[in-house]
Amino acid sequence: MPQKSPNSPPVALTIAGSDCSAGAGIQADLKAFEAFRVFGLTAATGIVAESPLVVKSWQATPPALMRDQLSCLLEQYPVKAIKTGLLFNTDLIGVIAELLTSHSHVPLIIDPVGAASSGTQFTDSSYTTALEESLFPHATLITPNLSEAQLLSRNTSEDPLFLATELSKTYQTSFLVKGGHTGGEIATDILATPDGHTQAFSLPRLKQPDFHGTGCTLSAAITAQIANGIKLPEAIQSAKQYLHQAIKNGHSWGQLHALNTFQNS
Ligand code: PXL
Repeated sequence: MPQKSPNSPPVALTIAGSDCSAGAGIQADLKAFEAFRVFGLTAATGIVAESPLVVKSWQATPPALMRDQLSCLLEQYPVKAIKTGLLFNTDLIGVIAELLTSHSHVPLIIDPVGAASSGTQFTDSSYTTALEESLFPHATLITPNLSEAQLLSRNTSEDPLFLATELSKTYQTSFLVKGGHTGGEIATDILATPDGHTQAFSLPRLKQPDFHGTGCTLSAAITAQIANGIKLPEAIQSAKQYLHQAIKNGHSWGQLHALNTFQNS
């Protein structure tokens, strides 16, 4: 099959911000795509000057430049799956939604991230509404963490099973609610699909520092596996395993920590 040949691997596109410390954003996404032998394209929504410890400043991409990046890539490459991460503002969401409408056959994985792990909030409530109205209707899978799931469902429940079920019913698409930040010895993520089915993905919780970019890495790894033609539950399972290893073998330089995405580490 031509797309499986090492010379023409599957192609995936990430639409997200640039993290100069390369643990999150488009840099994390590219590393995950490579680990799954998928060729990664990037459409940068903005640039964040940051480290895992602090966000200094950021600037969003002008909408016309965003449109050109997307049309250039989507018109010319056989994109098999698309991931969105931090999109910064409603103007950029509008541009992205418009271009995705003509690529509705391509699976779309949305990471509804609005804040850095160090705490800085990049977005406001109008951003959340625009994401829900303009992008959620195109989604194959949406991957909120617990606090993002609470925000999207307007509910303070701390139960990932309840939140995932409610969200998939409301938006008629699949949700993976990540339990990574809840307590307990086991980290469980819940997948809920619009047909009412749910599935739990559990791994032992690792006693490691909180890594920057875990959410980006998980959703990018799922996107890569979807580009590889893997079905959703198996794609999630292998992506979780990849993230688990990356945390377990994590790098550190004093106070700075990063996921280890080296092969065979
Ligand atoms: O980890 C969330 C995140 C996503 N995308 C970009 C980021 C960050 C965290 O800072 O910079 C571009």
